[in-house]
Amino acid sequence: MKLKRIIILVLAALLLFSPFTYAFVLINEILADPPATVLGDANQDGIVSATQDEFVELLNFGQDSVDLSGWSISDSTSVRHILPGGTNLPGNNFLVVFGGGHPSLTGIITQTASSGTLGLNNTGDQVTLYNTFNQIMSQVTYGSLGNHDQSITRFPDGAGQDFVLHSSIAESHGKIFSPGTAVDGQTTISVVPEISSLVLWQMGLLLLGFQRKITTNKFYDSKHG
Ligand SMILES: [Ca+2]
Ligand SMILES: [Ca+2]
Ligand SMILES: [Ca+2]
Repeated sequence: MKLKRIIILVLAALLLFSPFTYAFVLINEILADPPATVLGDANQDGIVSATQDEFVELLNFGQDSVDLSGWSISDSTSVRHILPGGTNLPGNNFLVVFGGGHPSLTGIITQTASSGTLGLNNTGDQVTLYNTFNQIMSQVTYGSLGNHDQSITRFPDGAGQDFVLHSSIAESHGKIFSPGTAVDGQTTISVVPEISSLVLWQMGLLLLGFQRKITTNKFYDSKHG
């Protein structure tokens, strides 16, 4: 029994300090209300659309690439997008999911909603990013702030807790959104996560590990006990 406990503790320590277990991916920017003018063509396909130009921008603020295959994005109504197999997001990089159309942003990883729409309500919605274990990795709830002909974004990118209007940030130089880049136009970003969030993320992974262990033991017991 004592040996078992030591093995678990060693495994936990390995997990805690392994750089390969990090998955620091979050929702960084949301465009629910593309303006009806030419400025609204967020996916740059030449068509201004209130639905196709909606987007959810993800940011991997860790240093390691993360396999997002099978992760999903939901709004308060339903699952809107399942990230396809082979979706790898390099560290410190962005991925943008548009409502639809034919995104043509140079040098930016883009996808379009697998359900055909993101369905983001302008006056309030809840956007959630799930991993393949259906765990919530990032969740954003907004109200009428989403209804201003521009995106809402974290600032600083990746680190800000509250979402603000994109053009309200001085570094945006008046731009109304920045799909695939930081507010200031940079295509990569370096964010040092707070130690508290680092610990919380690791605890979540550890709990997952223990859950699996318990399930495995139960299965073993029912077969052999
Ligand atoms: Ca909308
Ligand atoms: Ca468009
Ligand atoms: Ca952005």
